[in-house]
Amino acid sequence: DVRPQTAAGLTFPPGFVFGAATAAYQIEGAVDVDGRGPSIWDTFSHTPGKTFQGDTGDVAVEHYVRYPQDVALMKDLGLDAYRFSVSWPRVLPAGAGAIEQRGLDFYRRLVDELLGAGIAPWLTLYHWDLPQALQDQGGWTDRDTAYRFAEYAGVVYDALGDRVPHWSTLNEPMCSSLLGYMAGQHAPGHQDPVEASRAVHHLLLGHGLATQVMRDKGADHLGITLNFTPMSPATDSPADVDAARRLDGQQNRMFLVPIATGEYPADVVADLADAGAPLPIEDGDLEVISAPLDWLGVNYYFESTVRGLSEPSGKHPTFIGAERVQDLEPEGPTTTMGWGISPEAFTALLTRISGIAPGLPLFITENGSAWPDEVSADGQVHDPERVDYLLRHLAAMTEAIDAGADVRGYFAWSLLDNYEWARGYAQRFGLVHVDYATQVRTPKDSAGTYADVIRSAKDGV
Ligand code: GBH
Repeated sequence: DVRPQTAAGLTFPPGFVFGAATAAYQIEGAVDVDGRGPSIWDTFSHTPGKTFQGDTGDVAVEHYVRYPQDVALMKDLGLDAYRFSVSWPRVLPAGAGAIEQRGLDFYRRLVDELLGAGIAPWLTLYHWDLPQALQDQGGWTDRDTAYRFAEYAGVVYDALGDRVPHWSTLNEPMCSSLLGYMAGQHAPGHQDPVEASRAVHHLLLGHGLATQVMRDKGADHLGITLNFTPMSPATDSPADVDAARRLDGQQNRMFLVPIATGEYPADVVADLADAGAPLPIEDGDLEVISAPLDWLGVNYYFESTVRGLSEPSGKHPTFIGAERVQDLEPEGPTTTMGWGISPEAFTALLTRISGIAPGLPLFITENGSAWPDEVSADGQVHDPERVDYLLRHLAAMTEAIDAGADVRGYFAWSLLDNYEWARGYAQRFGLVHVDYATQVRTPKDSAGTYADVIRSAKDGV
């Protein structure tokens, strides 16, 4: 084997891409400058009671002005690639119509800074910040939003297609649809199965339409990022097995399978129809949705064990028709998010995805963990738990590669501590610590570990 062993004893395929990821609303701040319009996350985060301590992304980590320093941090880490998202309402403040050049100019500056540092930009068009003006017309429940998204994709591609090689349409449409319109935990904060089911289909349609638009303009490295939570039944009782099947359907198969095969999973179609929330499929949609892709982004954090109940749990469910499903508390240590730690499930997941979408190269577009990080007396941030999580998940990923999964890159979530959506600033996912009072950045021990892995993957130990 000619591949070098890294500091951590891991072996990666030649050309393996090492990166880190962020998202616009979580880091940029500067919400009222350069003509930016409001997004559903501005509205949601400013609605009392929706987010932890009322935290908003108004300031975040001021990446909008501090991006040169942040790119320098990436260079220090030795990153090959940086995954970020474009804020739709910066580019099209009303969601459609007038283009705001100052918004596009920010991303031009960022991309040029990255290219100057030798870091490949990986651009995501939509990481949850829908222009409020489109939500006012129904948001993702309205089929027209899919067409507006494709127009927006064309605008951004026209501006940046010459210098951004890697494009992704959506980040985690499961969250945009089910957390936003069913669970109500994310913007726009609705709890309606019919709306959620419509959002699912229109997000997928928007993905397909945007893919067509960018393909016609010459894009040759197009993908989408999906999030996966492996679901296991608590026991082999029929009720538990059926609960796991239902959640697995909506969490892990409802987006991947139509993209990969051109058909929704039959059991998911039936579950949604039985719940009175049928998918609003029109003729030809599945053909658009299954337009060929060049890569699939996989986000993985933890696995889940579920039980089927004989009576409704009384809790508002995240998934459609899942009133009689209960999530079990994870066993063993948990992160500050309350999430368990299961690298073995990551290996199995990658093998499973490879089976559902054979021939589609995979990139881990997010993986990471939140811990109670603090700057200690020595001025350093010691985060042994994150170091451990990172190394164990990298090892789990290389195991899947050795077993045949075509995984070509890994992006740590996240480069920086940032606005963790409804959980606010209390959750720190960064490789780099941010003191929110001063905006001072301090690379954590895990940043050093990751830099060692990256360097030694190229040069040997
Ligand atoms: C990602 O979301 C986001 O892309 C990113 O912006 C965020 O900061 C990061 O992760 C950390 O949270 O199946 O009922 O157990 C991940 C959010 C977490 C949403 C797992 C779905 C599973 C719900 N996902 N969750 S359930």
